[in-house]
Amino acid sequence: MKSLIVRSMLLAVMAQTTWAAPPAPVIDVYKSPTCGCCGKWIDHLETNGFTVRAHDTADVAQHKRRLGIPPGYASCHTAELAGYAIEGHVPARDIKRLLQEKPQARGLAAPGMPTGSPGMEQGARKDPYAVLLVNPNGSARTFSRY
Ligand SMILES: [Cu+2]
Repeated sequence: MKSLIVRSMLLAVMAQTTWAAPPAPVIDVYKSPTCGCCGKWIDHLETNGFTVRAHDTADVAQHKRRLGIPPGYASCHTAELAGYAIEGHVPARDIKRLLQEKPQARGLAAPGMPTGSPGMEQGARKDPYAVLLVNPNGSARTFSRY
């Protein structure tokens, strides 16, 4: 009886920590076919409840231009969901927050390839980095820091 109570408490805790909205958001990811860290970032998204449509392309830059990611904020892969651009190794929690807050913006960017970001794990090493919210005019402000 006691273990049953403990088990249901555990289940309740687990239910709270999973993605709350029932339908898994679909995200389109544009990447080079040879990009390893891009694939690891996709794994991170799927682990966190996203449905990923991966598109291999030799020209990721055309999608950055199309989605309005300024060259200074570029990373290896570019993704698109719900009308937003997601550039680089942005953590899933920031994407979920974006979907919840729905700001007027082009999207999110994690410029470069910060070590320790999702898909860029290298043991215990974690470089500090910021996720930027790219405003409609192409400027950006800090959305979160790691
Ligand atoms: Cu990368």
